[in-house]
Amino acid sequence: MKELANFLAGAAERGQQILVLCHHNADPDAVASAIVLTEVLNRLGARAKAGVSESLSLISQNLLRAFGREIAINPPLEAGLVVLVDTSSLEHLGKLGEQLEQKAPKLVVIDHHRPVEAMKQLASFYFVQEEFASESELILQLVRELGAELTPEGASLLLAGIISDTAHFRFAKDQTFEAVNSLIKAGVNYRRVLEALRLPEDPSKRVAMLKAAQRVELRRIHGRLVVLSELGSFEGDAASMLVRIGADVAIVGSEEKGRIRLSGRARQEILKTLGLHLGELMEELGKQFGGSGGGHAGAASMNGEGELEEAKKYLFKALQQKLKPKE
Ligand SMILES: [Mn+2]
Repeated sequence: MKELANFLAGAAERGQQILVLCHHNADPDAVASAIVLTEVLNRLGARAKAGVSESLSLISQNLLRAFGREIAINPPLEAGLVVLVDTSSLEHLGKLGEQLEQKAPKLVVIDHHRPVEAMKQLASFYFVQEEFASESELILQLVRELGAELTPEGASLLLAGIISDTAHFRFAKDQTFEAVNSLIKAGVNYRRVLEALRLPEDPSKRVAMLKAAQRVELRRIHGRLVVLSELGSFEGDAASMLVRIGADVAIVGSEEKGRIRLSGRARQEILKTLGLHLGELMEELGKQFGGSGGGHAGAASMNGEGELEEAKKYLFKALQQKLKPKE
């Protein structure tokens, strides 16, 4: 890390052009890392620019809008030095990766994914630490090593990267919390970060979820909570929602002009203890109703012809068998 910091500080002091680049469909961890590192290098004297290959994820677009930042999409590769962040290989850069290979500028790789041998050969500096839960934590350490200060907004961006890559700290390591602590000291605005990471919800989806909940028909089968509901769209989302709020098995169906569609979800626990497989059940149902069906054990769907009432009857009968406790 020290060596890498010295190398980057030297390049910055010489006022070098540096392009900090991250992978396509860039997530908040990637864009936060690219933008914060770029800003720090610029404060140290570099002419650095942040860029991304092809596109940004929706949540990243939200994040940048919230913090008034921009990142160049498919930037020109003019810089003599290119730093890749959160990007383990050139393949994650699409066309830009091919151009990079041809132009062959000096390359630095700073990453937290599995190391890629070919990149090790290609890079002048290869700094990959797989044990880091997020690239943002790596960048935080690098900023410290560079002797630079983070602005409160820079700290907030890195926190957004950490929250996003750790799925709200589910995959956090002990050291993640040390990083968060030091970001808080640098002036993070946690509320603002959380707000920026929330995607505006589709109003029609919200109405659909409420309708699905309203139309629930609840049955107890061998002590298990089985629910059925009707909805013309978002059936899969609705079934997931019904399992989340308490169902063991949730089936959401629709019927239109003699065509039926069913989507099912089940709790993990029930799949394990009873060996229930919704994919098989939906396949059976698809055949029964002149259509097709299938999927995973816990998430499956079917479509066919007939009446929803008939499909329901069939389902309840099948579940009577399949939810029977094992002797
Ligand atoms: Mn990452």
